Amino acid sequence: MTNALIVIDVQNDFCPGGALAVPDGDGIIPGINALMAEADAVILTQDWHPAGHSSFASSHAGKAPYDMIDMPYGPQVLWPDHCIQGSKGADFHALLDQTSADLIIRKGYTPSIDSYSAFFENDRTTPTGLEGYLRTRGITHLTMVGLALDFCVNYSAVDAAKLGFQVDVRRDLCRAIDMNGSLDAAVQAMTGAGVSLTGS
Ligand code: VGL
Ligand code: ZN
Repeated sequence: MTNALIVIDVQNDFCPGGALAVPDGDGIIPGINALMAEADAVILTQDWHPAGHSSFASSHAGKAPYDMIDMPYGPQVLWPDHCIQGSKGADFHALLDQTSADLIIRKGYTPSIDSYSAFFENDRTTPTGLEGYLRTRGITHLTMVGLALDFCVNYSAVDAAKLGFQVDVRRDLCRAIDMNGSLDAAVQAMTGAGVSLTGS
């Protein structure tokens, strides 16, 4: 088997002090760096939104962060402005080892569509290209870590399992936002899709 480590969104805005900080988001970085040496391939994802992105509450009059709206593709949580292309908040955390990465895949750049998953945008059909990259490299097994467990890690893991990859999410190397039961729902979704959750 060929194994890839997929490191989801370990960016300043998801770490303490960032615009959409995940509690202890930076606490997982040493463990992630250590795991890179064991993988055949290391892939980093980077949330990468244009200013005024449709997932930002600030783009919708009268809406506040964490409100829900209906997008043409379904319900969408509205977020504080975060991970704006080229900003400090969009940079990877300084402690994350970027040198070991084979590929950096950006997502969330389409103004009208959010993209939690590393594989498909939130319309669930527009591909990011990651599937093709993994398949052409002969990768069959994925270990997923990063931020946030209940959003981007969850969506990425479920999509990967649906695509036929063997997926292991290391819970000890993820942190969650956990709003309105989102963590429990995510664990259910991942388990139901055949994702294995380890390290907790
Ligand atoms: C994420 C909310 C908005 C994530 C990204 O990385 O989990 N969450 N954009
Ligand atoms: Zn985002």
